[in-house]
Amino acid sequence: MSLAITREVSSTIGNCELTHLDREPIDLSRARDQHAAYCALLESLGLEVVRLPELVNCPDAVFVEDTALVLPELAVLTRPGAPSRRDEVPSIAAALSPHRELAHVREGSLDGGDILCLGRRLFVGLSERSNPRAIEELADLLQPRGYRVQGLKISGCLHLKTAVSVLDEETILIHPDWVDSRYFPHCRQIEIDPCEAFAGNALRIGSSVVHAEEFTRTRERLEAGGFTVASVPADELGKAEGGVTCCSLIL
Ligand code: CIR
Repeated sequence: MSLAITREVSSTIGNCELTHLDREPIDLSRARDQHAAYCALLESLGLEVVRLPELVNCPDAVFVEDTALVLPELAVLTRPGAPSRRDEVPSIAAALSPHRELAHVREGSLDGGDILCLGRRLFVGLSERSNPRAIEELADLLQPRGYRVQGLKISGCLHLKTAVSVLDEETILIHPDWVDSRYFPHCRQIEIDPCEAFAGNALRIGSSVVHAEEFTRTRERLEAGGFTVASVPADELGKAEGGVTCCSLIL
C-alpha cells in the first residue's frame, strides 16, 4: 500500500510565512478539522496515512511537501528557502529513512512545492524559495539515475505547483499567467478557471484528483476533461498559502 506522510497543523500556524497573501487570522480548530478531512480522504483513496506530531516551533510544518522530493529510488531532503522552515527537515528525514535511501540539498535553497515530476523529467520553479544552485545539486544527484532536471521561471505565485500540477502521464492543470504553458508542449493542458487563481494545485492519487472544494468552476473543467475529482475543504490552510499537494509526501 502507498504511504502518505502528513503532519498535524502547528498551534503556531498563525505565524506562518506569507509571500503573496495578506495575513488573516487562521482558525486553528477549523484548520485542523480540514486537515483531518484531508487525511481521511487520502485513506479513503487507499493510502496508509502517517500522522507526525505537530512541531510547535515550526508554524509551517504541516506543509511537509516542501521538505523532500520522494522518488522511487531515493528521497532528497530539501533546504527550504525560508530559514524559518529548515528545522522541519530532520524529522522528515527520520520518517523517510525506513523507506528510502536519503540524499540532501546542502548549499542551494529548494522547496518541494517547486518540483514538478513528469515521469523522469523534473521541472523546478525558480521562485523566491528555490534557486539555481539547488537545481545544480539536484541534477548532480539525479542525472546519474536517469532524470532530467530543468529550471523554469514562474511569476505571481509562491511555488511552481501553485501554478501547475500533474493530472496523469500526459495531462497537466495550469494557471497560464503564472507559468508559461510553452514549457509543456508535450502535455494536454487543462487551464484553471480564470476566476479561481489558486485552483492550479491538485494532487493525483491513483485515478482520482484531490482538489480544494471551493474551486467549483475548475472542478467542472477537470470533470469535463475526464477526471474523477475528490474535493476537500482547504480554505483555512489556504490562508497560509498551502494547497492540497503541500500537506503530504506520497511514497
Ligand atoms: C510557506 O510560505 O512556506 C507556507 N506558508 C506555505 C507553503 C505551501 N507549500 C507548498 O505550496 N508546497
